[in-house]
Amino acid sequence: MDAPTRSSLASKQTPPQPFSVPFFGQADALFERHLLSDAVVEPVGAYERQRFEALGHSVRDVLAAQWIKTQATYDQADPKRIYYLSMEFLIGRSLTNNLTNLMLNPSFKHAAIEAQLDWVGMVEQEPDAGLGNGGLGRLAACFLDSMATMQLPAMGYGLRYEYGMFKQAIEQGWQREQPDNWLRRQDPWEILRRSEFVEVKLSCSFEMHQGNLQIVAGHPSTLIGVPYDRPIVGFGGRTINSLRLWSATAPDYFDFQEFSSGDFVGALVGSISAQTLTRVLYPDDSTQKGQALRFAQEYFLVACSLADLIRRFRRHSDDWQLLPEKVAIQLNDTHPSLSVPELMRILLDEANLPWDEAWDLTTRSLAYTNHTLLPEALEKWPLHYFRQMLPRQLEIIYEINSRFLSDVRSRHPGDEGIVERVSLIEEGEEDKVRMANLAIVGSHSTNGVAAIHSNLLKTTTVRDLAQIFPERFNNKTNGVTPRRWLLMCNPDLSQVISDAIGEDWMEDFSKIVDLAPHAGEPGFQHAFLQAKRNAKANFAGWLHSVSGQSVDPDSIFDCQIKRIHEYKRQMLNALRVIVLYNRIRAVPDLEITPRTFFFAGKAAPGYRIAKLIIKFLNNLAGTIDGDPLVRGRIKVVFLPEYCVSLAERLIPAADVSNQISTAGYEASGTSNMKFMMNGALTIATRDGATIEMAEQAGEDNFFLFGLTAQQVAESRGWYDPRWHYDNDVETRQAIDLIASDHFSQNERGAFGPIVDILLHGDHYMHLADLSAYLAADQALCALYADRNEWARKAILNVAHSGPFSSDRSIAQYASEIWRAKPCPVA
Ligand code: 26V
Repeated sequence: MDAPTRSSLASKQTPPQPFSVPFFGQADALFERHLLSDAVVEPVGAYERQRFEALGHSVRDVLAAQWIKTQATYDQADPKRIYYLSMEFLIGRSLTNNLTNLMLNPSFKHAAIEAQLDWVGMVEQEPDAGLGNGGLGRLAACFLDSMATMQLPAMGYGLRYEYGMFKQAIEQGWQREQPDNWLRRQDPWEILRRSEFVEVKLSCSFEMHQGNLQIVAGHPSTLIGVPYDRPIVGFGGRTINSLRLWSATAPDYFDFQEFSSGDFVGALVGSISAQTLTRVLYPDDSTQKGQALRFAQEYFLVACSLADLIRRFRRHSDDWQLLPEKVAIQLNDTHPSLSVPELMRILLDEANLPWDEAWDLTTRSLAYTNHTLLPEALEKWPLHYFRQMLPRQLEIIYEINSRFLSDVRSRHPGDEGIVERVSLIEEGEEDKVRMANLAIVGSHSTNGVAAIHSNLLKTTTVRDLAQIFPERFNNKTNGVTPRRWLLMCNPDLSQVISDAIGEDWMEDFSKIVDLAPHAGEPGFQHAFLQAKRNAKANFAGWLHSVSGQSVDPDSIFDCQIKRIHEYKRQMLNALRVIVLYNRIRAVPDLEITPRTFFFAGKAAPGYRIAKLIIKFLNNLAGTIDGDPLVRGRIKVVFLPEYCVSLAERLIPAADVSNQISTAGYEASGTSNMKFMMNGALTIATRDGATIEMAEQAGEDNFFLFGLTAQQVAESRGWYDPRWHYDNDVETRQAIDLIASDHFSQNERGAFGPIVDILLHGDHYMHLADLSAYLAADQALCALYADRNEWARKAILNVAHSGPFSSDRSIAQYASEIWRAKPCPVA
């Protein structure tokens, strides 16, 4: 257990009397009571963690009545409900977010400081709820915030992983994965709803074999899904929705039968599997590997959530025809797309509806969002998993496919090519179910997450399906919540904004455009730059306190923080740094603005090259730090353990946002939007939602460079990285420096695979874009020297970030896909 700390300076100087000043008004009493009654400690001697828990419980007390009231309002009004099904919800911390949305954050913080409590210390006791890999999971969390803020009767359904995304440690430059046991201590936000358990029936059991789940065929088993609810507080605290996370356990009674029949092993197998099922989040977002445990997790999410929402529907209606008028189910990627056969199974086998009716209700209730075009990330599940675990659902998939394909054949007589391409089953050495095809055929809407992505989806990835169902395809450009990603994480800038245009922007982010007329005002520019300088100093202070590293808040903070992926091209950024490094070494008195390049991100544990890129970035940082010629002018920092909380710290401090994926590969991006809202300027390729951001802000206020998606596609056939190596001196020098082991002096040859990829193949076309990147970079640095002009452009970026609020995304989902309306709570 942690030692009690009184880390605020004030409490060190004065005798500890934390509660001599009224703390949170009425919450003061709650706080003390929780310390006394829950933790059974004298408030004065409480551990920091106990204080966090007491504070969390106090805030929960404050919101409990409104949470109940929200749910009661829905029960009474019986509106059409929205269910957001996702294998990932990357929530981060809840305490400050809940306080922000209850509009209590400044007063609580102030009161805590007055009471000589270490506010930051308390807040940091809360672990991030890291129940997601990256963009897709964080999007789900932003969407929950917006749905609650917009008073929509919505609920998130996910899994309560005992272990979230692994913790990233860096050892000798290498990523080491460590378990994230985030629930080790009691979580103040979750409410166990034991009585609302559901049963999940499977046609097999499982056996753990050297850490892998193996299917034991022909041995049916039952799992129990137990829901844990978390409050989702809308801004203003009027609507409080729920995020319901399922945890798997074994049914109490089932062992008895097994034991009495003497099947000792069978009983043990069943119980091992149950506890194993929701133990850990899969940390790979790059390749779809056929793991039985992941498949079982996906089914478990679907089975629990559909059983639960159908039960709720049936409490209000016995008319199955009303289902699509009462529920909208959004599938966050194909991960919950077993919803198609599962909903059909319920309607056919439990409701006894005829096929056509069941099919009509299913497709009208479900909608699907695609988040990636990368073929290796598209889910395809081997048929034998279905055969062993879900034979009835497989039968239904066969029937869906047979009806669908006969329809296709009648539309395209003689064209077996199209039949093969759109089939739900991919035939090969091992037959597989194509989950994207299943989701598209079995729903009424398929959307991409940015305009370019939705177009590419339609014209390339699933072109035939888009021709068959043109009316189903649509775009919903992503967004992020301005509450967490501006108001909460950047209080200084928020204050500057509110001083200029009032506070309406917090709830109606389209109002942020009112900043535009202020962009040219020297006074406002000054206040804006001051807020940025404060955020940079805060970040530098924090970094020093946790790692001992010093960064100069007067250097340009240039950031690339995201999952490590070849297509996101962290190596392109590294090549840029190496070119600048070479320039300084060649001309030691070269005039440059001091710059700090921040990198952060995790690599999938099995993604060898991504892990090598992390090692490279760390060695690059070390080499530059060790070179007196460049020290103080450029610096590279790899921040370990990228997570929501780290993003909240760094993004407010960023001057430059790097969004440099190979055009056509980043579906949308969402950190791009967070940087824009916080007044960073963007250097970027024309990819994902960045294209729309530049349209809004005006290309003059952006630093776009490089090949377009179309140019990338057209040059695929003849692109030769060697040409750039042979013809561009700086490119060649940068690559030669890597190959010469300049960055791996004690690990000779370590980066050979990177050089190899760049020179032979370079699938993601790093070398094609490097010189354009450097030119854009030069323009950006020149602008930085003109502080007022920089500020003007940065302010215009903030002012035009309105459309990238997740409130805008959700408004479009609600009106165009869900056809759902707000259900305000009195
Ligand atoms: C994919 C897979 C594939 C196989 C098994 C496990 C697994 C887990 C997660 C994923 C997610 C990859 C897709 C993803 O995160 N896409 C990102 O979605 C963001 C939100 O729409 C978007 O902004 C990013 O551009 C996109 O890469």
